[in-house]
Amino acid sequence: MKTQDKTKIMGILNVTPDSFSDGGQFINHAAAIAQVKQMLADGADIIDIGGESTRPGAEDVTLNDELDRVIPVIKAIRGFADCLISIDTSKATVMREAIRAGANIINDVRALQDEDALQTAAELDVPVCLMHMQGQPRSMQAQPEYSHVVEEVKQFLQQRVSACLQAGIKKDNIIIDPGFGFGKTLTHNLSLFNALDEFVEMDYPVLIGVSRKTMIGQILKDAPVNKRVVASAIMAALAAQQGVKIVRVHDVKATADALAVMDCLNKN
Ligand code: 7PJ
Repeated sequence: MKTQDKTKIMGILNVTPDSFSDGGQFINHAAAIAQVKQMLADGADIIDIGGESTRPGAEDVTLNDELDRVIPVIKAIRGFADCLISIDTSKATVMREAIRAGANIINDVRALQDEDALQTAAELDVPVCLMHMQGQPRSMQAQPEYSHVVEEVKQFLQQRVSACLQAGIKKDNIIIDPGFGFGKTLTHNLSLFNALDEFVEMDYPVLIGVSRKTMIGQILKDAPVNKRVVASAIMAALAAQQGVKIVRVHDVKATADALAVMDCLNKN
């Protein structure tokens, strides 16, 4: 059991019109800011802002649309909070503009594989989260296939870590994420979750996102998105117990409570 430092909570702010779990309600600027304030009050350490929906089947978004969605929100948050802000994007220009507007971390579900992303992240010199995905959002859940899912995901992340180091990204700036639900069946997701300690042993901080995802709906016999809160918080605590350093979640208060119980037990 790894209990050295507390697992950080990354609260999700989707500023997309089509996000699967909050139906695009935060496309409205005032609502987005209110949501950020609530997440910070509830114990979020990082706010993750995404302007591109990566849910299964989602369409691509243009560069200008993505910038218009995320940059004003980052600037507004910087007007009242000094929390960490991560930018959930694969586009080099969005990374650059978001960091210029006050974001601190790059969260890329494509692990810096898009054009100019590696070099841009190296120049910006900020922490980057490298996530594994099989395929692309539009089609990734059609037929995910692996011979050995844990080995293959580990191998991919190791290759991306090497590419980062080669591009000049500092070792201390690298975070890894097995990418729950990104081109994976329930069985694949469960194998990865049970092997989280192996990812922790790769010696980079591990981030995971399982919050409200389909895998939890499947475990709960088709529970709708709004009935996945308790199970999401429990999975966050179980991940923290395996040494995961950052949990990306929608329900910050429930997650904070689950982590507080675990923390208290570990100290006594
Ligand atoms: C993840 C993410 C994840 C990281 C999304 C959703 C889909 N970034 N962005 N890890 N998921 N690093 O929230 O369900 O699992 S978008």
